Amino acid sequence: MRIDIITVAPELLESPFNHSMIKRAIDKGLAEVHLQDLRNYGLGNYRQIDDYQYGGGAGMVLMIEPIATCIEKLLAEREYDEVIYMTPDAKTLTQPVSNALSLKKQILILTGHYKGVDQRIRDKYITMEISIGDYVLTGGELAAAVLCDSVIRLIPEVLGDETSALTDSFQDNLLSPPVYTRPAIFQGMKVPDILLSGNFPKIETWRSEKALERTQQLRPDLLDE
Ligand code: 6GU
Repeated sequence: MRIDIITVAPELLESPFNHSMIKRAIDKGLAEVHLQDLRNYGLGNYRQIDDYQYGGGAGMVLMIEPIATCIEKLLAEREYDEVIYMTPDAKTLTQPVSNALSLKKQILILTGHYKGVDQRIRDKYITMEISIGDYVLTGGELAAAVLCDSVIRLIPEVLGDETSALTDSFQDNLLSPPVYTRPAIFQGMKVPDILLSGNFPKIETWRSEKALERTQQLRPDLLDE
């Protein structure tokens, strides 16, 4: 999978892609991420990329020309399966969305800053808009990193244990059950006996019950879906 990210703050995205699971996916050749610095497409000597909004109001808006020039250049080089705009005023990212995106070959992500981008960019180029939750971030970069992490880990062969992505919280609309490792007793706190029993069918039943219990307590909304 190839992911291009158009950003005004490429440095914000370098660290997430140079560590952990994403780096391994990139090293294995399963994913490539290309950062496109919007400043390179800015207007005039000052490489202007933002301007005051029509109609007045606080906050700058990313201008149409630099983004259009950048997107047109990329679209001329390859076909993208989706052109995604990261913005808080969109539907919230969910596991099924990440699952679907993990099957794509080429994705272009536009991250906003300030008050966002000129609406005409969204009208003309964007095929999908994604928010990562009901709170506001300074820019879309960290949100894009979250999206890429959730998608790249689902690409077959990225995770060491092939099955572990399938047992994540949310894959079956349930939160994960509690997990334990050694020691069996720490300061008097014991690991549940069932997990030490070796009775795997019973352990699976226990895990399902705990997952349901936790979901009922913390996220009853998931059970309505
Ligand atoms: Cl995608 N962008 C920004 N700036 N804030 C957010 C977000 C995105 N998702 C949640 N908050």
